[in-house]
Amino acid sequence: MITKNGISKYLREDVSVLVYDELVSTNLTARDLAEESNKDTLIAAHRQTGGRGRMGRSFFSPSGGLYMSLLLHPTMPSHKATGLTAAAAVATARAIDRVSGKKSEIKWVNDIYLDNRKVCGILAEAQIKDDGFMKYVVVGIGINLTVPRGGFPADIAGRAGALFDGDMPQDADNRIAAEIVNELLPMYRGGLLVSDYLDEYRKRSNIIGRDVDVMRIVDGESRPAKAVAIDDVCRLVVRYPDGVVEALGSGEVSVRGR
Ligand code: BT5
Repeated sequence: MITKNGISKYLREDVSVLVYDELVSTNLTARDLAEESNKDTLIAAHRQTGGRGRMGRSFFSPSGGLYMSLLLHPTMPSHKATGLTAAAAVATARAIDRVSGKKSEIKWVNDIYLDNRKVCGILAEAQIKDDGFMKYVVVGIGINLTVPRGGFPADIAGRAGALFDGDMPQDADNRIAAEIVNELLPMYRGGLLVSDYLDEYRKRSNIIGRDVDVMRIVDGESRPAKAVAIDDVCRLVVRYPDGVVEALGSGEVSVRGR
């Protein structure tokens, strides 16, 4: 079970640790805390009643998962937030592999897959000051460690998966939480150099060369395209059937036939 002492045992970086049994959302608690604390803090919960995804979506967060948010206070311009999400994906993939012995993949921009199933989602939320710098950023990471009793709900059962088939190995939850921090914080404190994460982000990417549907956030309209590359600022480069090439900075891309 995730505990403050359990995580601290494996932690090599200097962050405060708070562990709760149940929260609405670790991201929301981190945002509240940001108003009163300047300390980099890891907030984890055994379950969430209102786990948040991107664009108002929800993240199913029952017992048996790891739900955590890292509250950071970067002295960086807001455009670096995209790099932070990418670095967090790489850090999380490394931590998952180290503890599970498996090889995870990244689906641009913020999902981690194992055996073609989404096992983790990442939601970074930044508060931007008037000068364009970040006041704080919350990096929320949700990982399905085991399959919930009764299985995943019908709407995600077709594509959600878990790290472990049966019982979770002893302390895997505490180790993964700590290893994510151990991997991400050095990149973050080193100024988020693209060279620290981009190669690996590309290597782990599971959609390059595949047929995808690109959904525009403004109107929800979907267009078929081919995913051709991840560019140097971690945008997804897609080519539409008419030959037009676009570099996507954010948005929703689904792989066709999956
Ligand atoms: C994400 O959004 O995947 C980001 C999820 C971030 C969750 C963490 S948990 C700790 C922290 N506190 C929070 O409140 N949030 C963060 P998105 O890419 O929008 O994907 C959401 C979609 O994934 C949903 O619409 C479902 O289709 C699917 N989904 C929901 N729950 C899932 C789960 N447990 N496993 C796999 N897929 C899921």
